[in-house]
Amino acid sequence: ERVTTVEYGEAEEFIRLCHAEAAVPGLRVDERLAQVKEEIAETGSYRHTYAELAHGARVAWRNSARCIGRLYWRGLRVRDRRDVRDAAGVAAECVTHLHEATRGGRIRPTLTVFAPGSPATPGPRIHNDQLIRYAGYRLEDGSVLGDPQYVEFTDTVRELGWRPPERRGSFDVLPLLVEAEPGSRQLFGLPADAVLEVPLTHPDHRWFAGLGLRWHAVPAISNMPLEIGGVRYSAAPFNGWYMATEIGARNLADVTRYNLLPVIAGLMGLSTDDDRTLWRDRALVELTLAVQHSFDHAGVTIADHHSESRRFLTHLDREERAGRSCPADWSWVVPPLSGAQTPVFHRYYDEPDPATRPAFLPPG
Ligand code: HEM
Ligand code: NRG
Repeated sequence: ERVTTVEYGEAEEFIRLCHAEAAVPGLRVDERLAQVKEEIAETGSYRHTYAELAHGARVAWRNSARCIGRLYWRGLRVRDRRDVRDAAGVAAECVTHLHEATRGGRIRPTLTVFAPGSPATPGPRIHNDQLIRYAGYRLEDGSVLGDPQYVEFTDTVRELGWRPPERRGSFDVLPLLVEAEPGSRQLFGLPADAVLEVPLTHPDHRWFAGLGLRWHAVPAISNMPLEIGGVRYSAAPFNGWYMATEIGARNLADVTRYNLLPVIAGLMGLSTDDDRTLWRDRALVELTLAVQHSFDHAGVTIADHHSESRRFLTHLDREERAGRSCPADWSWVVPPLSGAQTPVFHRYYDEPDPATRPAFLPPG
């Protein structure tokens, strides 16, 4: 990845935003801008104060057009680890992030910022798309054990020396793959106590527990660079909590993921030969209900799509009253189950602009 000098104009726009929107202790805006200008002239970049960094990360969340969970953007905890750039340090801080964000189930939205790229060197990168993901193994008969989405990533880490557990399963947690020096990728296994998982049961169907399904408590996206005021933080993993539909109506249900609907419909006694029995739809509801029930039972924070949709409309109201536009991506914000039963379905949103900053950028 190419590393370039910070554009002063981008820095200026961001510093002005901070001073207009947030409590930033220290210099007046014109003084701070003069300082930033000089630092960029001398070094090609500049260092955010903690207040700027925290506000920048929160606004990047606020700007995430695909996210339905944005009502709580001001509550994001920002861990400043800009002094960490080596692979082992990054991995260790990801483990601490998981502990502090998980809190035994009382999940806290948290983001950890590692060293940014500088004009001289790119910053560290985490190759996993999330800190916690399950391996996918291609079997001899062509089927997949585990998560089919991670077959390629699993092959990559195996080539780099990762050894799957003795008895491979459907939910083997993958190691972190960190690139601190360009071209040098290092693996780090996650300690079991950093990965809270929930075994899945159903409130009414006793047979459900027998499927041996589980999912991890914390979704922590780790491959989206965070860009604030012209500075690019190449590693800035963040998490909130899950919405049950992400797991029950997508991860465990998609034909290209765990593809469990035929199994569940079968156990429900539905005929899976005929689309018109709506066996997929009926199984989808029970699977999502099982996810929600199991997280609740385990005391792990999880949202349902009805409440989260209402909260999102509250967020839109608040943004409007603050005089801001709140762009959203309809096809991402509408839940994958009972879409039209949620209020987010029945309206249009301001068009997202890919040039908006601060932002989480597509993985590069
Ligand atoms: C996407 C919910 C917190 C940033 C999403 C999606 C959901 C969601 C349902 C769509 C995912 C998909 O369809 O695969 C939530 C909930 C949160 C939360 C319930 C609870 C607090 C956060 C936080 C951040 C964030 C803390 C960043 C600081 C994003 C981004 C995406 C996203 C960048 C798009 C990801 C992509 O492009 O793949 N969120 N979110 N969210 N969220 Fe949130
Ligand atoms: N659908 C993905 C997670 C994407 C982000 N969702 C969140 N983010 N809830 C999955 O693993 O199912 N978050 O930061 O809370």
